[in-house]
Amino acid sequence: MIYRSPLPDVEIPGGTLTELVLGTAGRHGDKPALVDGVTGETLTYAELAEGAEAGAGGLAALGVGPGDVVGLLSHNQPRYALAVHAALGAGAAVTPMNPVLTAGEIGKQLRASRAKVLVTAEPVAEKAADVAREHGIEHVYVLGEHERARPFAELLAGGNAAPRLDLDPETAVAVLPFSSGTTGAAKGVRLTHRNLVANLVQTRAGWRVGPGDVQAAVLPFFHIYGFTIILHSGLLGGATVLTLPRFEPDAYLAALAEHRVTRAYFAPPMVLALANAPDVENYDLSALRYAFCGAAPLDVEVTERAERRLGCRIRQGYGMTEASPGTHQVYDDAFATTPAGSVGRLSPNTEARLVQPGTDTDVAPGEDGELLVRGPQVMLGYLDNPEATASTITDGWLHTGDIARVDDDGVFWIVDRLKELIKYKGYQVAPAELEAVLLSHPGVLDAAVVGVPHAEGGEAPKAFVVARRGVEADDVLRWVAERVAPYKKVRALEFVDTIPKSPTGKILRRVLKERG
Ligand code: 4UU
Repeated sequence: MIYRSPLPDVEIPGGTLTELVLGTAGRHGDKPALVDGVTGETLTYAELAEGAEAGAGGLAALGVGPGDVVGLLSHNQPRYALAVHAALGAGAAVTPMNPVLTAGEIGKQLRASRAKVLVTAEPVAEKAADVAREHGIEHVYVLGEHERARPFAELLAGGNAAPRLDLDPETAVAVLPFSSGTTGAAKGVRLTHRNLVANLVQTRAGWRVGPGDVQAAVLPFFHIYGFTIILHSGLLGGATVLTLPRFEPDAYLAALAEHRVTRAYFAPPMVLALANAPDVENYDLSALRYAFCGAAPLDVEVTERAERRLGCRIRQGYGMTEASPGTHQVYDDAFATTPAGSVGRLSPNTEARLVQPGTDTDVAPGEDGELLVRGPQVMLGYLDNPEATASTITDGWLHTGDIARVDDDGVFWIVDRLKELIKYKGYQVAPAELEAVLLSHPGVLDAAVVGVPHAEGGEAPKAFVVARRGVEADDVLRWVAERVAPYKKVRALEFVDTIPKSPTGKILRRVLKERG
């Protein structure tokens, strides 16, 4: 049984991501494309389009071209978009990184993606410069100024014309985010120009972002939700994207009121914080019309509490990095009638199946099954990992690793997560990566990590550890904390005699999860 979108297919334009979102920049001209919610710094559509052209010329003059990768390590700020489209204009792909990653983690991604240039932000320029030096990356640019890097503005000021390229949008990679997918450590996800163009026009069919919209962008652009759904759907619609570097309820609410934000994008911990914030009612949120949430399961009771306080319904989108990311959404037109707790209906040009996990057998109608999705937004594949690609995409069907249910109206619910991935505040934490760090501790003999419920993060990593006599839990926790970004930290640890494994040596994560 193949489920299809109730919306008619949309035509997918043939050009690049930049052509799609900045092709009409001339029309919006002096309108602010991005505004920094902290400093007020503004980038108009014309400035963004011209800056991207100039930056593309500057990068090309450095020798950056098709097939190359530019690393981007920054919090949300207007110039983020400039860096992205300068790189794309040079024909390169961007590999986005979370600025809180450790030097070791940044180095790993730069090495795996063979990044030639690193663009960074002022607060993390020191770390970026150190990593770049260690990995022999000669070109480090900063969005702003810093003594250890060249100003990105220099690339724009060189007077170099953007190269004329003949990219094939179906094979040219535009973004290379890292995701662990259904198993193992993080892998580069090869998203082509066509994947992103497709997902933007698919999403637009249900969410009509227009020039009258102001989109709050606190969720990070380095994650695919922020990149496609918040930043680029805003630019495509000719809206204004309001960037905020971090979520803090009062500052966030003040920004929503001051900038008359019409569309807000949340992850579950933000909804929880707003449901509990002391004085939401003091802010004028009358402009807010649509609030979205995605990236992890959202509790219905918490949603309703937050909705009452914000005076606006909150509805979910669903997807994953490997699908650029959107596959399901609650359309604007059905916002009031789609049940809370669901992830809405399929986006146009998207098909789904529900199968018995690990098989190709459909479940009976109405039963829960592993969600498979197919559509033009599904990645080209993982970088340098044909095995992982082959086990994740079969006959064009992307295995999501999530368990879903669908009702007679074509509304989907995500009911469980089958894959080993842990989501702390919506951020990916790969158990395999933490297990490798645990096993590098001299006192640890074996280890397994699973997600357990966590009040603030929704879910957090817990380690089961077989250790040598005398090893202290605090020492092991510190060992991990020193080597991974704060959001990946192991937050609970239990010493055990053995790790339960299948006859083939695979960790029986369900057994550990049920033990909690
Ligand atoms: C339960 O988190 C994402 C993508 C998020 C997103 C947000 C708004 C997509 C479309 C949109 O409109 O990507 P990843 O790769 O970091 O994580 C993917 C995983 C899914 O497989 C699922 O397990 O994140 C989980 N997830 C959700 N779970 C994503 N959205 C949801 C959801 N409910 N709404």
